[in-house]
Amino acid sequence: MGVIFNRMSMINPDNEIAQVGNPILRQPAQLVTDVTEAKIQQLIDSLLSTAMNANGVGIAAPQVSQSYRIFIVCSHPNPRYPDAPLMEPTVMINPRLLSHSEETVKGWEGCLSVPGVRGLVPRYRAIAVEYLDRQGKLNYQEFTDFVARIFQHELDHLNGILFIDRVEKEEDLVDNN
Ligand code: K1U
Ligand code: ZN
Repeated sequence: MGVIFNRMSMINPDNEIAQVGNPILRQPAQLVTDVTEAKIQQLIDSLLSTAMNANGVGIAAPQVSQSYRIFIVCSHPNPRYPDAPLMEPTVMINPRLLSHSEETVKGWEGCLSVPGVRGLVPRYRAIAVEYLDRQGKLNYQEFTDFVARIFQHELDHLNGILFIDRVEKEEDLVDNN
């Protein structure tokens, strides 16, 4: 009974990911008002486990069907970005893009909500951001290159934007299978 109850009280116990076409991916997500709430802490745990299960380099709350301004950035080297930094999964709550480089770069992106497709997406090369961590502490950080790309991809999820919306020409969107 205990196991069943715990499973029922979990958010997204089967690590399901909302897929393109699901309206939740197109809604602006709501600000988190109290990071200490049990529901928010459970959502963070669910995001960490879903990102790990899917081997993603990030994930945002709308992808687990929860419309809150929370995402995880968890860069690790992968075939397309062998030099990507290996970082501890970082929880970002109410994230904000404070400033950015003029320079943009196109790079390959995939999305756990858009399977079978990858695309060349222009993103700012360098950004300064702030966010709350899961204890509610305000953090200021600067990111470049692949980690800046992940941040911008995840921030887009909180605003109902998918990477396919930012691909500039048809040839930049390719079949990944
Ligand atoms: O938010 C998501 O859908 C996760 C997504 C994040 C992301 C990938 C690539 C660039 C920016 C953001 C993924 O993790 S897709 C799977 C993946 O690990 C990957 C795919 C392409 C390039 C690098 C990683
Ligand atoms: Zn995505």
